[in-house]
Amino acid sequence: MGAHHDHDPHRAAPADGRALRLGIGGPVGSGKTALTAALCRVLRDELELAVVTNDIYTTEDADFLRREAVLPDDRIAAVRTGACPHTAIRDDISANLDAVEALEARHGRLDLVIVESGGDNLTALFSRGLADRQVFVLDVAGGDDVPRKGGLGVAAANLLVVNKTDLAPLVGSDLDVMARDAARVRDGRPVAFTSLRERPDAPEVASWLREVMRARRHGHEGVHETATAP
Ligand SMILES: Nc1nc2c(ncn2[C@@H]2O[C@H](COP(=O)(O)OP(=O)(O)OP(=O)(O)O)[C@@H](O)[C@H]2O)c(=O)[nH]1
Ligand SMILES: [Mg+2]
Repeated sequence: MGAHHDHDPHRAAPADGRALRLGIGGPVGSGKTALTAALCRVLRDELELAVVTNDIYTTEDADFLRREAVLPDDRIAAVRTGACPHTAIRDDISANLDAVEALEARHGRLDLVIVESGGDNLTALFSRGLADRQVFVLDVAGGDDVPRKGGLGVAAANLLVVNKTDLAPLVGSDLDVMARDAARVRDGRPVAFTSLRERPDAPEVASWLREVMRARRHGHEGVHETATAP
C-alpha cells in the first residue's frame, strides 16, 4: 500500500493463533454478498468459517446469507453501522471487532472470518486493524472506466474482483480495457474477472483465497499474487 496515503488510524492486529480476517468491500450492488455466499459454500467443508455483515439500517445481507443457509445461523453476525459503513470498517472499527471476537469466542478456533461492507466510495478500504486481507469488488455495469479512476480500493486491495462479466456485452464494457487499467494502477497485485451468474462458485477468488490460507499456514504472508485473465 506504500504509495497510497490512506490515513489508517489503526495498526495491524497480531495475527498469531486467530482466524484470518478477510474484508470484502466495494460499491453498492457489485456482488459482495453473492461473493461471500459463494466463498462460504465452496470453503465451508475445508475451513472453519464465519461471516460479519455491515449494513446501515438493516441486517439485510446477513438475512440473505441465513436464508441461503450458506453457514449455520450462529456463524453469521450483522453489524448495523447507523452511518456510512466505511466509517465502521476504517475509523471506528470497534463494533466489527466485537462481532468478530464474539464469533471466535462462540466457535473456538475459526480459520477464516469474512467481513462484508459496502459504502459507495472508491476510497473505502478496511483498516488493517480489522482486515488482514481485503478484496474489492467492482462490477462491469459501473462502467469500464472505473479501474482507470483508481482510488484506494481499486489500487491497493489484495485482490480486485471485476464481477458480472456476463453483463459486459449488454452494457458495452470492454474487459480488456478494465484489465489494462487495473494492471496499471495495481502494481502487480492480482485482478480476477468473475461472473457469479455463470460461475456461482467463484473459482477464481476461491483459489486465490486458498493460496492466501496456505501461505499463512506456512508463514509466507506475501506469497499469493496471481492474476486471472478476463
Ligand atoms: N448478472 C449478474 N448479476 C449478479 C452477479 N453477481 C451478483 N449479481 C446480482 O447483483 C445484485 C447485487 O448483488 P449483491 O451480492 O447483493 O451485491 P452487494 O455488493 O452485496 O450489494 P450491497 O451489499 O447492497 O452493496 C443481486 O441481484 C445479484 O444476484 C453476476 O455475476 N452477474
Ligand atoms: Mg451486500
